[in-house]
Amino acid sequence: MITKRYFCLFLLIVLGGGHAVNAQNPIVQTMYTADPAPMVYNDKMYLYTSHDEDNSTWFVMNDWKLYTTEDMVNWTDYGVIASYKTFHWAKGDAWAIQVVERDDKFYLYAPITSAINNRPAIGVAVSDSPYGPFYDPLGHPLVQTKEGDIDPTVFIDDDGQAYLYWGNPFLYYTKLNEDMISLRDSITEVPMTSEAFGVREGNVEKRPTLYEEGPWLYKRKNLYYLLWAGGPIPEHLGYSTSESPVGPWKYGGTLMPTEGRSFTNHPGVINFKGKTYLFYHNGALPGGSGFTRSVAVEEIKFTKEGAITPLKMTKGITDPLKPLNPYQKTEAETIAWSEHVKAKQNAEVGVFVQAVQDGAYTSVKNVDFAAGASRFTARIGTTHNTGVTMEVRLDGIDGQLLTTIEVPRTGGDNRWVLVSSDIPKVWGKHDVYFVFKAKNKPGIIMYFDYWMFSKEDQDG
Ligand code: FUB
Repeated sequence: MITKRYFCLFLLIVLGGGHAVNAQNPIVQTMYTADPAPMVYNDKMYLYTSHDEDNSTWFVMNDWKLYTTEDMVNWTDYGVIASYKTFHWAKGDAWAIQVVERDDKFYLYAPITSAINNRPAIGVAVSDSPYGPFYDPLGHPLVQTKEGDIDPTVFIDDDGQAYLYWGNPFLYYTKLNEDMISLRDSITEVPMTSEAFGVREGNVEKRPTLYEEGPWLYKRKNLYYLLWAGGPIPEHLGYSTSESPVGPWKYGGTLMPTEGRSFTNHPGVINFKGKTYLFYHNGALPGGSGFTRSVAVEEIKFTKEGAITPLKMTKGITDPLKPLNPYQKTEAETIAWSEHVKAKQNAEVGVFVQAVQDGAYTSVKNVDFAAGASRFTARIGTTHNTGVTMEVRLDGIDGQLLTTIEVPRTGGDNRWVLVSSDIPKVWGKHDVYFVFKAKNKPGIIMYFDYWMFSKEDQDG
């Protein structure tokens, strides 16, 4: 017979022992993100997103954000890389963008509402770096048609020709010149046939097919895939294929059924280190809804015939593609998973995180201490006089405690201190947890900018 004591021990081993088994979806927990647009450059994944403001009850979206990863589990927040104000002719609505690279220049295609005629239009901004700053070389929209100029996606084919697709409820495409900021061709409206985009049930007058918005063009083994968000609302993800980047398209089926609390979805597909990933969004964070969405990712599998196996939201990517080095400065906003932590940025330190509740934490996965760390350093601060601590733990919020740091009062997130502490020797691979504690202190507990460990031979 299993006694209560053995049952508790069993639970401890199964649920609490070893490495934490946290979910990795949604990817960003420190703010609401939507409309993922992945780009791979020099062996790094760059994920551009739109940004739903907290507590939104409409698409309140002012700027675009960048997250990067080299291992698909630890994501670094690079903050705002552009906003609708990048385009002086725009009045707002920083919706779904895509950034593509050509000859080491970066082109950001953005739908924004024009201040001149109050209608959506697509602008292009350029940068020498994937991190920005981006500037608007045209000073006017790249395209504006009769209606629905949102959701631009740009694809550069193997022969160098770039294609721009966009639109809701219509789907348009055109070719871009090599400069990436001018049109090579006139604009074509893609025929909305059932062969291309399936058949919609219900009110079909304006939208006879499943195509709704959010096109994304991707190529695999000479087959072109046009992925899109499909109706009726709440949206699902569907796709069509063609032997040419301009169609005719053949409806391929559902890629992801309606998922979670968001009534929109938006695909972004990319290859990275031998795998193919689908980025999408839903309302999976606490407080999540159709206007407070979150970006998530799944690995895509293809059948022998090239069909995409339909996906649902899972825990996400849990096997890191490479270890994290603890002996170099790592930003606090490099996170595998966190709770009750918000990302902020200011002129003093750029992006940082703030803990907003007792017991809040951030964590990073697969940190390789190799032969051993013996000291921990972090840049932190708080507005509280006393009673705020940061615990550094291994493999769980209740895992082995390496150190408890009393957070010194700095007085604000524009003032910081560097603190260091000896720790028991750590070696091998671990997940690292930073747990922020403060009893009876509502609101912001503390700020955290970066951390690193050092080895014995690095000390002193
Ligand atoms: O994020 C605003 C709009 O919602 C996007 O343009 C659509 O694709 C949908 O995600």
